[in-house]
Amino acid sequence: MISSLAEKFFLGAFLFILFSASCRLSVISQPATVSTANGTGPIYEISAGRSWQGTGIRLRSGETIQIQFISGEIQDGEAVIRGSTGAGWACDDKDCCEPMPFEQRDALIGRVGDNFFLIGDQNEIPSPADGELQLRINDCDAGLFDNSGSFKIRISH
Ligand SMILES: [Ca+2]
Repeated sequence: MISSLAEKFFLGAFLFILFSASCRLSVISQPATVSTANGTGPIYEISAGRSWQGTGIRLRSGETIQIQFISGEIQDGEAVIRGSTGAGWACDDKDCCEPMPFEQRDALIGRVGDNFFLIGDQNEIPSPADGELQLRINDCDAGLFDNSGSFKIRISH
């Protein structure tokens, strides 16, 4: 009886650990930092050192989002990037590890579902699909470690 209870306990603990681990692994996007300023709508802070960052904004396919760059300067290794258009060069090969290898490194990019799109300095973008708007800069996941800084943008839709 005691050993059976102990077994149940250890099995439960094991399943809990397994469940917790799988929850952590399944988190593919982290929330962006959101703040409000002057009552003019939320400002999203997109960190250069993080992968896809969720905005909580649910879009429908074809719905237009308005994006206004507010401020920010990021660093990718030795490079300092001012503005959201990128570092001035693209890897330009389908085997490159950036999420969008044919767009400029470090440009602001978005995705809805599996559809990636360049944001850069565009002010209006139609959503390519239904789903949550997620943002990041166009650097490889393995290259995020040497990034710092963030962009602040205002999004309305
Ligand atoms: Ca980097």
